[in-house]
Amino acid sequence: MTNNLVKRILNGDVRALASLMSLIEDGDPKVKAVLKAIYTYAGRAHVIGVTGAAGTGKSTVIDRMTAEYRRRRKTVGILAVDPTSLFSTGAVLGDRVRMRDHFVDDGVFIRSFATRGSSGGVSAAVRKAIHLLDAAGKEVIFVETIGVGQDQLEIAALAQMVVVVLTPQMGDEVQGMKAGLAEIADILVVNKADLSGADETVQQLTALFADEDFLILATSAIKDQGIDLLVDRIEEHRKKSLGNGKYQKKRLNLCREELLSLLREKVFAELAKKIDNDSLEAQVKLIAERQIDPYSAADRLARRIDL
Ligand SMILES: Nc1nc2c(ncn2[C@@H]2O[C@H](COP(=O)(O)OP(=O)(O)O)[C@@H](O)[C@H]2O)c(=O)[nH]1
Ligand SMILES: [Mg+2]
Repeated sequence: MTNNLVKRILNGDVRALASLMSLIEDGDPKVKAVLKAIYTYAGRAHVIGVTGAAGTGKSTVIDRMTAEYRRRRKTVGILAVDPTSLFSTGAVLGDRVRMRDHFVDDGVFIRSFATRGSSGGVSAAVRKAIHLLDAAGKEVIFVETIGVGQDQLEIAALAQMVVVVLTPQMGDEVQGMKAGLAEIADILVVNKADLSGADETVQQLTALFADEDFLILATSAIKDQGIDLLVDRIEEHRKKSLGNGKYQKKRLNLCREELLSLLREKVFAELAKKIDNDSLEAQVKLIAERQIDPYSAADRLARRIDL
């Protein structure tokens, strides 16, 4: 069964992709064998994280960028981490259907992931999905996440580059987001430029990030304005970082993050086997009663498993 699935994935078979995505979501151990077999065939896709607050237009921007990439004859995979995000608007779904009409059937693969369940958390599930899409020949992979706190940082550990989507209405909020944006963003997009204040927001951001080398531009996804330029910028950014070694360094970082998270998962599973729940609860009780501090309790439990 595994061999057959592997072959189908490498051929870009949509049904095989869809069924494996479900297995990933369910945390099914069968996926691992497929992932192991396809891994050496993957590694060509450009993974772009798209994040920002709810309603800024991330899905719409992705949808339009997908149409643009399809015009450029690139295949696209889309992973939305928030289950409600990608299909929240009828318009977005409508566009997808339109895309289906216009382009080669399996040139685009879309899947949303629930933020619960799968072992190792959402990041682990999304990583697996990325490897599959990559092996299936998708050249560009968008990962949409809602950027709140920790999630924003997680996307930076999953994607080759990050596009943050803002809107003209965000004005003063942007100031407070400065540090977070500086940490993760490669490109800042002020979407909904058809609404008033977009130019001011772009100017404000440009001033705020005068010391950073990220790109700031305005789009109106709904009017399909600025999207081709955004795709140009993404491609330029990719070429530039390939040229100056940043891309390769980022690749190492992503691989390191993945390996460490898998190790953490394994070590934790071992730990759970060796420290039974009763001994854990006994320490919890002692900590709660302040008979022991949590640091010493952790040391004590760790000694039992030769750490
Ligand atoms: N005015 C305007 N509305 C937009 C634009 N892009 C998206 N929207 C609308 O904003 C709402 C949220 O869009 P959506 O893509 O679902 O946002 P997400 O939550 O960030 O994925 C929808 O009603 C879109 O039609 C735009 O460029 N201009
Ligand atoms: Mg969305």
